[in-house]
Amino acid sequence: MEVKNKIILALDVLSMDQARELLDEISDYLDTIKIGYPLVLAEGLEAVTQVKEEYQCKIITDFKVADIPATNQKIANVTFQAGADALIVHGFVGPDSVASCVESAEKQGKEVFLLTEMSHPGASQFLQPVSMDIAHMGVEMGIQNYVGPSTRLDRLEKIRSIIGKDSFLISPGVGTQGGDPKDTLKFADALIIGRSIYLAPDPVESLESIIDSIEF
Ligand code: O7M
Repeated sequence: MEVKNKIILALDVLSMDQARELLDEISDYLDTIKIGYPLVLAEGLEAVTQVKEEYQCKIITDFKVADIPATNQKIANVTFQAGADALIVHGFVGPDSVASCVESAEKQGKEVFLLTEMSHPGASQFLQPVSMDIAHMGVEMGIQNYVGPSTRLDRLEKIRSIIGKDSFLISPGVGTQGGDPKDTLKFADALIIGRSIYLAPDPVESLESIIDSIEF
């Protein structure tokens, strides 16, 4: 996946009005937007369809899908039918659950991102002990796209070494959670950024300063 300016906006606002107000200002800088539970639970899955159509962007849906294979497949089918280009899936549920999403994606010409380790402090308790195994599982399954934390660069580096240089790795945790954009891009292909942009007094200025900071 190509990501303009290496920045994926985490559109975690709670209404389409807020989403449009933000995107009217900053959409020229972006071509990939992540939509997850906050906006979809507030406005319905149509939010995915609407943002994609109105702003002509790729949509990565972040439902951190983590159910049995049959349910995962229904979630994936409905999400892709709404226009999502990619779906983020948890890896800890095991290969059969992940495979059901991959199967749905392949049938519809869409993509799956496998979530390995998360960026928040609590991820160290249960997820961190298995996160590299999750990355290995992804490689064995032939998965191309991964999510890993910008808040622990030693771990992100390990994930990159497992998935290889040709896989596509996106990384949340920059800014508000403490990760550094430029350092993260030593290992990741693109950053997922939410609050540092949508809560900034001037989202355009914030986005421009992040883009300036990552230009090599
Ligand atoms: O920049 P923020 O902290 O406001 O937002 C980060 C976004 O990335 C937000 O949508 C989180 O739900 C998401 N995220 C993490 O912050 N940490 C993770 O480990 C994983 C994700 C994510 O996108 O998972 C796919």
